[in-house]
Amino acid sequence: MTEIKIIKKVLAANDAIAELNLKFFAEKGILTMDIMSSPGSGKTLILEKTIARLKDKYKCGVIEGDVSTTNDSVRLQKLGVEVVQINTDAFGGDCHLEAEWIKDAALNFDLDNLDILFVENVGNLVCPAEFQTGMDFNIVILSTPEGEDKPVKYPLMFRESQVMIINKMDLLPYLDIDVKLMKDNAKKINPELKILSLSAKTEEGFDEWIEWIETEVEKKKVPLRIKVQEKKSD
Ligand SMILES: Nc1nc2c(ncn2[C@@H]2O[C@H](COP(=O)(O)OP(=O)(O)OP(=O)(O)O)[C@@H](O)[C@H]2O)c(=O)[nH]1
Ligand SMILES: [Mg+2]
Repeated sequence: MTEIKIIKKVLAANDAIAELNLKFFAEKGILTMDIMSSPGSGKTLILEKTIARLKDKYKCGVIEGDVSTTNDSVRLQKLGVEVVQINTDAFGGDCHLEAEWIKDAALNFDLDNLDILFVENVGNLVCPAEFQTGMDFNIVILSTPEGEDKPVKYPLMFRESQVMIINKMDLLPYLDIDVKLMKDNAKKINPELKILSLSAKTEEGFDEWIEWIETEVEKKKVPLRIKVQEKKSD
């Protein structure tokens, strides 16, 4: 009983900081995304390919979450973007990132010149969904070899996400996977979920993903323009 009370308190405190993060990044006009999935679904490869396509147009930053190592940060740094690594083994090896760590990590970026902040959460299909980080979008990646039943077996992640990416579409010829059933299972859990299918390896389906990001970055910039206009008319 006591333990349950403590967990609720931790979650409530985390949610409050997540709320502040959301407002803070909105004021800066930065589009923020929390990329979550099981280990190995393709978070880093998707980020590598995504940033390669966006970096000449938009200033991108990444907060990289892992239990241990800077392997993924090293991969992403090669693209010339700013990366801040959080290793949770410093906090007892947690399987998720918390809003406060994001708040602290964000201070390492030149925030007035940042357009997009990507967070790669710790590889886990359960824990990160319990801890909001205060990003505009929670994005869950499910790769085809993981199976069509994962949305119904691990529903919280799919309930808490706004976008689902089905990755590793290039592997379909070698798998016995029903992608329509995978999508139906996800929609059963969250009818509002936007679903994109792609391959980070071949970049099949990538255009729609990049176009969606570009649309959302532009939307984030609008309040800033309004702010400037309001000031001028004062
Ligand atoms: N065939 C194929 N392989 C992929 C694709 N996306 C990722 N991979 C491979 O899957 C493996 C894991 O990819 P990562 O990007 O490291 O996965 P991750 O989700 O970042 O893993 P963690 O950070 O450990 O949770 C690597 O060998 C990738 O090359 C894809 O679309 N198709
Ligand atoms: Mg990774």
